[in-house]
Amino acid sequence: MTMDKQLVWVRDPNEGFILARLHELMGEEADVFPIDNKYPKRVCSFEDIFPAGDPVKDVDDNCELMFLNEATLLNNILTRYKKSKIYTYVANILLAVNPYEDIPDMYSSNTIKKYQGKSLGELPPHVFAIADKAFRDMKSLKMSQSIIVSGESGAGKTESTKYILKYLCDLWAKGAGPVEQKILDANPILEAFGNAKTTRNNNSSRFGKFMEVHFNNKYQVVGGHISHYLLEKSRICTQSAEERNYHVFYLLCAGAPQDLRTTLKLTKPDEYLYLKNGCTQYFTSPASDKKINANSMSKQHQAKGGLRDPILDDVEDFERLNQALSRVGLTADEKLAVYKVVAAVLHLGNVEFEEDSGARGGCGVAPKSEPALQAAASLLGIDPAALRLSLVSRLMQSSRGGAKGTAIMVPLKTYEANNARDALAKAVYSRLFDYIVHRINTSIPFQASAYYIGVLDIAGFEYFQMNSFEQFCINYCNEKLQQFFNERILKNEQELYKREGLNVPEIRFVDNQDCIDLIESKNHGIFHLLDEESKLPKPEFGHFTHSVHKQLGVNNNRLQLPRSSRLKAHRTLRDDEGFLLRHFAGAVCYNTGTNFVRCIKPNSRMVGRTSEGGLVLTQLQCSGTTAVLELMEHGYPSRAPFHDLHSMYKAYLPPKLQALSPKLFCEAMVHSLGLSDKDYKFGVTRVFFRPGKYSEFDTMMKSDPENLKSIVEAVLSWLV
Ligand code: AOV
Ligand code: MG
Repeated sequence: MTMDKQLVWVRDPNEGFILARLHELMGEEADVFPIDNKYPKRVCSFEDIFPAGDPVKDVDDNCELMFLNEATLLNNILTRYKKSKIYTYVANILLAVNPYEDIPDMYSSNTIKKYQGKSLGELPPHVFAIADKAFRDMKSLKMSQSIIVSGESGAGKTESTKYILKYLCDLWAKGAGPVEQKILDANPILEAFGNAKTTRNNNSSRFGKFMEVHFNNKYQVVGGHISHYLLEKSRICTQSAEERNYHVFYLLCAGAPQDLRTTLKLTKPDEYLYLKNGCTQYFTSPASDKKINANSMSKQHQAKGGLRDPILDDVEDFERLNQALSRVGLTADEKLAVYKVVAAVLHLGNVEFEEDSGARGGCGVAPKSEPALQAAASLLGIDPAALRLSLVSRLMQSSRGGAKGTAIMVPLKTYEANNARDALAKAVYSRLFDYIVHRINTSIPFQASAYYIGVLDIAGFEYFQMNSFEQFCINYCNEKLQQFFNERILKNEQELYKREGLNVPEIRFVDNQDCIDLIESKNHGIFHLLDEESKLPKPEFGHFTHSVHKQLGVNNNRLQLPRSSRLKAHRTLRDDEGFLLRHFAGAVCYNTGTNFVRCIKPNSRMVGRTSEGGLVLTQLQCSGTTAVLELMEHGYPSRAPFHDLHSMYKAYLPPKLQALSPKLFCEAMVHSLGLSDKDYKFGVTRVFFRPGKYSEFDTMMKSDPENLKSIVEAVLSWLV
């Protein structure tokens, strides 16, 4: 059958969707002609064809699109992104596309002022509007609030978090006071010690954080608190090609003034093994005691290195860090002590070992490494002999007949001493990080608080060429967060509609419960197996992944052999090289009002004004955004219990109307304001509004007195 050339979106593997005209319908498929003739004409399944509506017009809230589907959602987001409108709503959820460039006036004090006290939807979508909503909800509901910022690595979570904090701390545009300034000062410090350049983000957070801004009962900022999670420790000793260690190491080697560097005995960054792209990591077995470069880096990568980054200014950043540390209250001596620990880690990394030619049968510190050992010991304030001994030997308690015997020092093999050195470096650095966060927390004056707004920013979902336990933990956290989002928005929402008798059709979504079970199930989850492996006298990586496949792999579509194993000849698939877990592509328990900001990475090249449709679409699908959109097509995202509305608005009305029962009061209000009955529904306990309609209702209720008079008259006549 030939069509009258209707405009449609058709799925495309690279672009996500492309615009086309329907040409002919054929059973379950259709012949389509792309509008842009660089794409060939094609036959598509009906499942991959969506009505286009007006492809040029963009809307603030995706729920306002004439046709709600994943193609129109993607088009709306990309059309706006091209106009530097990086924010869009899906009802109350903010989507934020990383612009990778500064947009003039986007976050200025003027803009902050504009968003104060405005309902969501009154002004163009903005991360400030979400911050203001959290603040207003805290006030009206008298309840702490949280804002969960999610998205893959490099999508813009940390930047969004900083803008939210800036907004909350600068709320009344008076400029930040002493408490607020300390909260804002935390960021450059945390980033210096906990962020690093990765292949996905030049300033990637390698830890998670929950930052709380506390308010008193007059809603003034009275304190703050930072909790941190899961600092990536492997990076301290080794980094992948073209990645860097934590910024602070480079700030000290390349950015600190010469006299400080002399005190710290620091030279150029490329003289430290811990900064030279992981040349020092050892994967050895006791049998071979063979040193292997963990990254098997190409020569080209080694030459490029990750030591200097053209867009990072180590000198300026050192100065910023140094000042911020002073502002959070570290004295000159305390700052020096912190820098000494950082430098000691670098010197420690240069301590190499060699077989001991004497009778001990272990290893010793290589003579060329003596200066590094001495420097590390003196900076840490410990005896070099004690440090040497602890690196090349371990303490063993002999036992006889169950009783504790004498303690003896057992010499270590070279590979064991390497591991001991790296373990010490990681322990020292991560304790330093704990100390830094602790000092920031104690520096923030804290009076008793009534409520807080917490902002969660964790490391985003990520995969590299080599994915270790730390990527596993990061991705597990993201799975949990996605599950929370699914529960909070998709499951609970649909259950509420059912309970309140709203008759909204059921929406299916990608439930990731099976993936979570696979990881955390008590008797045979991956964590459980890891626990078991670590209890063995000689735990082994290969043995662990073998048991993962053996116990969990049968018929599990979330778990696969890694690609390299699958390519092995002779079909002898190996299960001792790792495992491949199919994530949602996404625990913290919050009840405390949750607001969501979903960050989106527009392209993988980390540049402005460039979008890769396929990449954006995958993020929208994996984050559950397309399912939310579908839910919102039929749903009622804003709602308020009858008695809340009654107590919020009764002050605006004469006593005669105030006396109405809450439900009758609400019915009277929505009727008299002339809202269309498509825009709201009455449930058993509350009234539900279509996207954007609650704020319309609120604006009408609070409008000028003349208006109010006519509302009262309308209510009275409706009641009659
Ligand atoms: P992430 O927190 O989501 O990644 P970031 O917030 O660090 O990502 O953003 C990455 C980079 O994108 C920043 O360093 C900025 O250059 C740029 N960027 C992000 N948001 C904006 C914005 N609103 N305006 C201008 N530039 C922006 V990770 O921590 O890797 O998961 O682990
Ligand atoms: Mg980050």
